[in-house]
Amino acid sequence: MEKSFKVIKGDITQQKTDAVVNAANKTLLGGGGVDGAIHKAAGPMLLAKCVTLGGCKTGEAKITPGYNLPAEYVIHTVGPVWRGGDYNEHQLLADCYKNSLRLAEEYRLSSVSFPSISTGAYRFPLPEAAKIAVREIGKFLQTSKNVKEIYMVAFSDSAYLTYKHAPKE
Ligand code: AR6
Repeated sequence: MEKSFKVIKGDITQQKTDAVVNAANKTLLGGGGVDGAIHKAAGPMLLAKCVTLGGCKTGEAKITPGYNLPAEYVIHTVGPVWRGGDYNEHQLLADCYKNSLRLAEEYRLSSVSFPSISTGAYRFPLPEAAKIAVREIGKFLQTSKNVKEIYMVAFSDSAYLTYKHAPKE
């Protein structure tokens, strides 16, 4: 099968890919935005599992079942809080995409959906975040063996257009 990267508009909790990525915080114990929506849709078993994980560092990723979600797995990653750009935020955001995809590959998943990590409560500027996401996903797909289909699930028209037009390099 051909590999593909598609930008779509939608709700991450509705995606039927093998995994959906959660824009979590370091506690992994839930929150607002994508995190709140994923926990609500997955049900209380997800929180019960997350409690056992001991949190997650910024830029890293951990995997759990998806419970009541259509997706089989949730990959939880912690994006950087934007503090002006001089605190390694770009590298840490790239690490979120790399480490999430590395886990998906390790679990032999073929399809993964991402939300726009760090661009809500964590205030990472959207155009820069989109450039990093598109670049890292593109690089990863060049060498992945199991992961073949990646979706960026934009929640708003403006996010959709920004990802759609983000430079590929
Ligand atoms: N599906 C897809 N995208 C969504 C959805 C959804 N259901 N809901 C919101 N978005 P955010 P962050 C978009 O704040 O910036 C949480 O409290 C949203 O419009 O969810 O990484 C965590 O616990 C925005 O563009 O994640 C952390 O404390 C993007 O998803 C903190 O927020 C990300 O917004 C993480 O902040």
